[in-house]
Amino acid sequence: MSKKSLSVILMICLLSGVSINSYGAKKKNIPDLRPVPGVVVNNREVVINPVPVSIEKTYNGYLNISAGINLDGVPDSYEDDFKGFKISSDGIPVKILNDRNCNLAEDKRGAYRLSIGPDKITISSADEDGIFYGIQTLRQVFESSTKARIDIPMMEINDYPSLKYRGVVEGFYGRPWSHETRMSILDFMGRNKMNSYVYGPKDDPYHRTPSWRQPYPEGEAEKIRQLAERASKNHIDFVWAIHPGGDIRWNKEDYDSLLNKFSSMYDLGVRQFAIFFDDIKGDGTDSKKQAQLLNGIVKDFVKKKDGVKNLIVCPTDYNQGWANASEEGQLSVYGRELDPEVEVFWTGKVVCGDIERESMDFVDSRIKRPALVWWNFPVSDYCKHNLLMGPVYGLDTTLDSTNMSGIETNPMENGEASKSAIYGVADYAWNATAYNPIDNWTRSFSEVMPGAPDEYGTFAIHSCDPPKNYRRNESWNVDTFHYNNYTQDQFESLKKEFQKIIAVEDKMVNEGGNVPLIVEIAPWLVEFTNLGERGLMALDLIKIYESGDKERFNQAYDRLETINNIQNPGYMNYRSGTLKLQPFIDNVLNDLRPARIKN
Ligand code: LTM
Repeated sequence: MSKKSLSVILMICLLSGVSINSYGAKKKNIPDLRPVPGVVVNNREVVINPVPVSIEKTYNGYLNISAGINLDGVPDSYEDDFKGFKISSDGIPVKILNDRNCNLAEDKRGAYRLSIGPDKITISSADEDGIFYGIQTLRQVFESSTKARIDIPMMEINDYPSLKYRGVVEGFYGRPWSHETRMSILDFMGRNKMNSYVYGPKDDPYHRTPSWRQPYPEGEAEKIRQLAERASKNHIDFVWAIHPGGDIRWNKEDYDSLLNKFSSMYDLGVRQFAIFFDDIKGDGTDSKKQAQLLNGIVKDFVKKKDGVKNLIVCPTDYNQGWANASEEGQLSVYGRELDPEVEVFWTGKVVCGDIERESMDFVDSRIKRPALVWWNFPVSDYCKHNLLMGPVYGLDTTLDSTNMSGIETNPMENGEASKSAIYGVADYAWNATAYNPIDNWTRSFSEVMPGAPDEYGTFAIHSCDPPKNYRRNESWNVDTFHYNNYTQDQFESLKKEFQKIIAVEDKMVNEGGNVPLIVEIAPWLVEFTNLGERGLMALDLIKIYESGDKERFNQAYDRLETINNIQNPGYMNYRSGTLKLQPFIDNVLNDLRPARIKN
């Protein structure tokens, strides 16, 4: 745009009294959001996620791993699990001890011991999941080493999960994940010792009303078969969910339709099932009928078919705010009438919010079992112009398997961008007591964007807060200010941050090493660069104003205001920095507007 047309637009606006700063920028007070707990700790030598329960340095010193590992003593069935390791006959011998009697610290499914000794590596567990987890830990130990060194510390890890179900519920409204994203997420979950993936995207027509009765077309069915297979390779239960409550009739015909649908999914390899009754009205909400249906499915299907695991239900009363707390309420009806092995989803005190002891006690005492948490973070179907890339926090770290049977995170429709959060939930679900939100989040950057972790972190720290509903802290690394109330340090550090922001897009695109993620968030990255440039212009404007050069100030003001306006539509679709950064720019313009008008 030429300088001339810029000033024409501006003059019209100034004369007509219309503000072209259309970010809705009344002076904004930043809400007082609670700080993110935790600190970055020095665990760079060995980064293991989830953080193991116990690491002991039983031996002193390091083991040179330049020759890789030798799998001669490992049964062929584990070969696939060692993909990516350097394998050679000169490598360090690996032994697998799959022994029911091995003396593990905790007798829990998935418990394992990894011993890295002077002349061999041993992975022991009483079950196959434990062996798989031991291999994942070993992989992470090896990956930590290759960054700076070719040896790994000798040590013994004794480890086991806190919660039975650790996973993802693809349960959001909006564009369901692509097949490729799902496959990639299943691998990511496996690497981070998650074991449950619940398939329930609201916009899959074959999952929900009115087409839940219909079979999947062949191509779609084949994809489900592949997903179940990939899940199983990663020691994950693929749970297929149906959402019939919108139009279910409580009769034999619909009962049979549901059974038939489950049978067809069973034939594709699915071995765990869920029935969702969330977000419905009318007949489908009937608690007793729901319990009868679920009990029937347990008897006629779950118990009859080979290898089918516990049924899961999402009640209509899935959060405390909406639940009828009385004896006649749905949760109490479930508690009295529902088969005790059925797992019951619960989102907490509200739909999207923290998971606290009080709301777990509320639900558990009524349903008479520990609820399965459906955590509505980082889901963004209620704020789809923002990405929720911030740390996983707000989960009570004193809760354990007596309070909840597990936790499933409901992610964003942007699957790759949800990986940092999945990484965090995996850590919390495995070892809540040791869970350190900031450290976990910082570690996730190298996992998700290995070639540009710092830039990814910069993008993430300014892309946390949905401007409504489940508010999250954002941009806590910088202070923003008004034009007449700042210190030189604040000014310089904000300037550095905007300069960092401008460099993010290029580095992530060219060196990040995660193309699917870049493709997913490309429009946000473009807007992020624009935001950084506007930020620098706002800082310049303050200095020009202070210099007293009226003409330069007028030009700089007009330019920033016009650019702010021109970029507004793009920004409103793909937003970052909504808590502090864009409000800073808007405040500078608002505060200095009287000076511009006067000039
Ligand atoms: O949370 C539940 C149980 N149901 C829906 C989800 O499908 C949706 O993704 C979230 C977030 O908007 N809210 C719900 O009510």
